[in-house]
Amino acid sequence: MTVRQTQTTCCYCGAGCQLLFTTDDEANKILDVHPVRGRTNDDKACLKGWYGWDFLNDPQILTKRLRAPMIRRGGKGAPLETVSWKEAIDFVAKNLLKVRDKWGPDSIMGAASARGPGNEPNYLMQKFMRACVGTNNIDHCARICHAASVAGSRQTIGEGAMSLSIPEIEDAEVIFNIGYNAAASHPVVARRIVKASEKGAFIICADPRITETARISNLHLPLKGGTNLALTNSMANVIISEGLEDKSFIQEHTKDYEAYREIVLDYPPEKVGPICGLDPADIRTAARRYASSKHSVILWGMGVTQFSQGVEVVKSLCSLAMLTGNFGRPSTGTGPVRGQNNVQGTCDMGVLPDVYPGYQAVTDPQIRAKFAKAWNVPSLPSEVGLQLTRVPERVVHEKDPAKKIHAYYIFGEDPAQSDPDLAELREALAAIDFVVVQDIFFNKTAMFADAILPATSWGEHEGVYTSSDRGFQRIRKVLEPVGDIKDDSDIICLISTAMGYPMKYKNSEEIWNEMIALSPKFTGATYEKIERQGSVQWPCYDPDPSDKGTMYLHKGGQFATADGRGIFKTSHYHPPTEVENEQFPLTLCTVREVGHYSARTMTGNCRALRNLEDEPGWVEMSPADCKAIGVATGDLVRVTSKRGSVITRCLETGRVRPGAVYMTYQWWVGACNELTISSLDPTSRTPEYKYCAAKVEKIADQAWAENEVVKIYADIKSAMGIAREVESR
Ligand SMILES: Nc1nc2c(c(=O)[nH]1)N[C@H]1C(S)=C(S)[C@@H](COP(=O)(O)OP(=O)(O)OC[C@H]3O[C@@H](n4cnc5c(=O)[nH]c(N)nc54)[C@H](O)[C@@H]3O)O[C@H]1N2
Ligand SMILES: Nc1nc2c(c(=O)[nH]1)N[C@H]1C(S)=C(S)[C@@H](COP(=O)(O)OP(=O)(O)OC[C@H]3O[C@@H](n4cnc5c(=O)[nH]c(N)nc54)[C@H](O)[C@@H]3O)O[C@H]1N2
Ligand code: SF4
Ligand SMILES: [Mo]
Repeated sequence: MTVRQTQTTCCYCGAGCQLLFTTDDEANKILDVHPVRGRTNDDKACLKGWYGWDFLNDPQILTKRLRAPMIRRGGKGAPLETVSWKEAIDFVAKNLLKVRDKWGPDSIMGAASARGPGNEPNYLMQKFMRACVGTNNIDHCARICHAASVAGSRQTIGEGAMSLSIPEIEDAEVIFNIGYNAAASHPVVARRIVKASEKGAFIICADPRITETARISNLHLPLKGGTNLALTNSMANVIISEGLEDKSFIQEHTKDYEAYREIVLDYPPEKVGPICGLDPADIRTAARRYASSKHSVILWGMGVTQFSQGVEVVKSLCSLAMLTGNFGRPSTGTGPVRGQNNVQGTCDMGVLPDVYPGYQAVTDPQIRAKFAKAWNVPSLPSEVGLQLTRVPERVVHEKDPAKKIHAYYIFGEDPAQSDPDLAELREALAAIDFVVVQDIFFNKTAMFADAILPATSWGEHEGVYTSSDRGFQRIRKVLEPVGDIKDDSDIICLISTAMGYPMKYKNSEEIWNEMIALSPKFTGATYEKIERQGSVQWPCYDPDPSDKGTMYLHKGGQFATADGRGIFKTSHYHPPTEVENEQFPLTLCTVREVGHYSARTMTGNCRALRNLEDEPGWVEMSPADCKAIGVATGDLVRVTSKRGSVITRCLETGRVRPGAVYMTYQWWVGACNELTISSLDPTSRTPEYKYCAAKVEKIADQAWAENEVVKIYADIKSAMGIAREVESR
């Protein structure tokens, strides 16, 4: 037995925990895993760090690991056939070229991955879409996640990322936690909030539910869903009307204060209290406390961004921090805590329709010329590309075939599970001429694929992830990949080469070096430095060891805007798009649970995690709502919205407000995205996953319902080719 130890970064959330794997190299088997000391995690991990690697054993509990390329040789409707890589690559290249020749480069859409692949394949994917295909139609799941944070922060403070870093949370004096449930989504960040509380910080938690953070908070604001902007404007109103603003900071470091002041003066707590369902006195306390310290931190998540007014709330949060001078020192500032392990990185790599790597605008002719030269093409597209949430609009609703999306290359995302209004999304996927899925598992989206390209997983390749707080950290190969599968970077290079734009790299470091040379903010973050320091936080301009990177942004009140001044912005509150009504009297909000992760292809294939929770998931309901229809915890119920209907289990809890129910988006049977609405924020194009109208009904025949759940689950699995659970390795 040859025993080897390898340190790598966890593949789930953006907390970036460091894990040490012990393997038996001869058997190609994992013997042990435990957390080790890292910049963000100390030496801690959550249950997914401890138990979330079992999918590497391919137990096929939920879905099958992809082991060889497959194509529909006979075209749409024909069966998927296993083929050689050569045939698969030629098939993909030929079909993408066919679409491009007929409809032009902008008829092709690319989605890339904030998950296992890491930064290097994502850099190549956007390079492929831009330099080879010739379009800026490249995007990823940040769109349906923190895109509102990026847009709102860039418009006010100039930079979309967390201004502070995860360890700094612990020394904050006030934490304003809004729409963020760290205990479920980033448990190791939640630990920092607990530590801050133990050190005496005042915790304000604005969440309609009694989350774990709400439980340990000094002030819980259980606001009605969808009313964030009324609350944040009202806090600013109190700060200004009580003279608690930081006048010299406003004067020296910001602009457009007057216009902002005028709007928030419309939001006194007495007027806002009834809108939010809060006691005006609590809004005053929150504002006074927030303004009372120069170490006040705002942490936010999906309860802010996944609304059609998400960008406006982000702007108002950045403005609150400017108003009180809470920027530019340790343990202060704004924390949009990025969700996925590498969603910060996938943004960093320019997998967005408007920027190249390092947040350089595609609309800037000089920047475009720089990339065109480096990538050896005569020119690059100058128009901002399509956001991925607009694919249904450009397939199902667009009448002009010349403006439609005709091919979709989906690399490491599962829109058929994670996008809103799944019926519409399925209609779009079925109507697109050519769909490529490049993944590690046969996911829900793979059912619509014309070609499936199997990739190596986290644990089977090298690279760099960026943690939520701008920290580049290495991922390393733990096991040898099994089967006829390839590294994501190699697959993209092969397709590009077959399409007439040759790409070839020796290893991930060579890709990284090309990327950092083109991105001033990252130029100093060499592999060697990341290796030596363990983590390098951008911006890091200089490869010299003396430039160690940047712990917190906006030092000395110098913002990342064109003239260095922060720009005050907010707007007027309006309610969400679809509100409760006679037919659908409840509001449905969709959130996370701690043991399963996003589309669940990975955690659903880990025995320990599957044993904690399985189909059909739960709907959290208040005791009053349960009583009204006569259901109790464990009963199967039917949840219905204008768009669909699913069966799930009732979970009665005093943690939610009457009138609002909560589901998680991990499940196939209890798939809440059959119900969610695809209304988008007009700027960030982020869907309103957190609010739509729904009803919950009792199912009289529980025995029938139990059978139905088993049947639906088995039908989906068999459609996806999963016959049984197998043990391997
Ligand atoms: N209702 C509702 N829906 C939501 C949300 C919500 O709050 N409510 N949240 C949204 C948010 S914030 C997000 S970020 C999205 C996430 O949605 P997705 O990005 O679609 O979900 P993930 O499970 O992260 O899956 C990505 C895919 O990547 C694959 N993958 C993993 N590693 C690799 C790799 O190394 N290579 C390749 N090629 N593939 C790999 C996985 O198998 C999986 O199929 O979901 C959104 N959906
Ligand atoms: N275990 C696990 N961890 C994950 C994920 C996972 O799927 N599973 N996904 C990862 C991803 S992609 C992301 S983006 C992060 C997201 O992590 P979070 O941002 O924590 O996401 P959510 O749990 O969707 O929503 C946060 C909170 O917003 C609240 N909320 C709902 N409506 C409102 C409102 O109107 N106002 C306010 N103030 N609050 C509201 C909800 O009650 C919820 O507690 O988690 C990451 N971590
Ligand atoms: S907190 Fe996040 S990064 Fe850390 S072990 Fe858990 S899932 Fe992994
Ligand atoms: Mo996310």
